[in-house]
Amino acid sequence: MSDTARSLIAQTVERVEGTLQEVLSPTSQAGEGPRPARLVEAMRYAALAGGKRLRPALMIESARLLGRTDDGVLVAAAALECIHCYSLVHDDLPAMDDDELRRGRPTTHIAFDEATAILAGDSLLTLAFDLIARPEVSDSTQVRLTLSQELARAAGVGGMAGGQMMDLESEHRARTEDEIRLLQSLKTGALIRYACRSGAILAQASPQTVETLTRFGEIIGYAFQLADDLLDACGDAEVVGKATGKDADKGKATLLGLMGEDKARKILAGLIEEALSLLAPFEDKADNLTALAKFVAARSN
Ligand code: GRG
Repeated sequence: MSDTARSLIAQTVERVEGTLQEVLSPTSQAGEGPRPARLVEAMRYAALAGGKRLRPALMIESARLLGRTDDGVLVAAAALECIHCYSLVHDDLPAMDDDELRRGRPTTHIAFDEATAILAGDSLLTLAFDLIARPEVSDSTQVRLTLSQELARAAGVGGMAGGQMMDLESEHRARTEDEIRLLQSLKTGALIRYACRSGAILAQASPQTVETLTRFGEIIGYAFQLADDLLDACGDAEVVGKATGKDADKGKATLLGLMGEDKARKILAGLIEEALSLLAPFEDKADNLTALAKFVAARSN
């Protein structure tokens, strides 16, 4: 990882965790009723334990590229991370992927219990919409409304949850490349696309620039998934020649499995090139986003 990417990721982790610590404080906040301690503890467990904070980093750097750098962006970034963390908690449940480890420690339903994990996920999901409505996110009510609707769509039936459903439905049969592309663009792509697009919306960029950042996010979402497949298959993104293309413990076909490692690596390199070409007009103002794009392709965890 480049020094720029390393330091950006470290800064984002620190800044976003500061915001998450505040909003997930064990004590009630203005306008709220009492908070059951065990539920808050499970939410904190799910949201404050590691994680690369890639989606917040993409949002913060997309907004910065277009001139917005204040802490209001952190609140929007924390909202997005709450949704991501909720999705991981629910994805790990016995009814879904049935995983016992996440980020190197027991998943939330193992550390607590299934009912608490479901409620922690629900509460992180709904907290996201509380956060996005907060005045510090934007002076413009229209911007907050747009971000709220777009976040709902990215996370919902036409986005992440819908992609997860397609994944479950097609688990035990052969999938075409198009099917896998579609379900991945929803399941993992939609939140990454939103991260970049919302950064531009937060900065109140022109419609054309919002579309450029949206396309950038779509490409990065696809690249993230291919890199994830390579990482799963090889254990290390730099290892060549070992990829099987199977999400081995789940028996799911992946794009990597259909296209093979060489083609996957070629496509990944092409995607990053295309993403960087979208940033070229911004010249050195895009250095941070450029570093994140390269990090996505070369990450090792
Ligand atoms: C339960 C509605 C619902 C959706 C779940 C996102 C998702 C849909 C499932 C996650 C399954 C999975 C592990 C997919 C691979 C790609 C992915 C999202 C990895 C985790 O994201 P990272 O690497 O995680 O950004 P960290 O831990 O760094 O936050």
